[in-house]
Amino acid sequence: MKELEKYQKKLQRHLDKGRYEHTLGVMYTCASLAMAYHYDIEKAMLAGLLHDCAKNVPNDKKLELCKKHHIEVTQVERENPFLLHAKVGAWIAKKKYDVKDAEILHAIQVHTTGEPAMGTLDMILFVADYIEPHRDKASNLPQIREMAFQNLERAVEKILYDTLHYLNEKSGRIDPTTEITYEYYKNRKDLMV
Ligand code: DGI
Ligand code: FE
Ligand code: FE
Repeated sequence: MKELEKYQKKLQRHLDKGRYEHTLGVMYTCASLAMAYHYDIEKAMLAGLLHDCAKNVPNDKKLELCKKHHIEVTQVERENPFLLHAKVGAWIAKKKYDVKDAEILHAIQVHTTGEPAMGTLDMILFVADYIEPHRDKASNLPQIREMAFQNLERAVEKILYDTLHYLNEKSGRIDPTTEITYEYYKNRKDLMV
């Protein structure tokens, strides 16, 4: 936990107040989900703490970092550079926060769109980001919060479903990864019935 405190001090300098509060909410929600799904609590907290570390990096700087460090940028990411805070965040966690754990770095990398066949930590972070206590805008939050502690995969599926609907309504460009991930989790449910 000493390590977490050190990271918190550094991170606080790079995030605005609201984003830092969100980050702490995600960190403790990750801890709770780790308890429920028998995952390493400290690792889950570190992923939660650092997941949005690139959130306040300006878009042109994110694109510049990607170019410089050979991080692949898709067409949708180029048009919606905020999506890159996940990939760039994983890079910053590794290079600036010295995180070596591959599971933590991967969870940060996929936290916005998800990806098919996510590992436990990927799903814990993906869900915690959506349900943490400060969140109040998304629809179906009470249902998804309950679901998160009963069936993690179903919560992932529901979040992707609601996110795709939300993006359709506000005509937001959909990253193909978000769609592919939703199809994957929807089909897994069909297979299980
Ligand atoms: O960084 P946070 O706000 O804490 O959370 P996040 O990294 O999960 O980003 C959430 C936003 O990302 C939310 O407004 C929905 C949006 N999003 C998720 N998938 C896609 C997407 N936006 C676009 N344009 N395309 C996607 O596929
Ligand atoms: Fe994020
Ligand atoms: Fe977040």
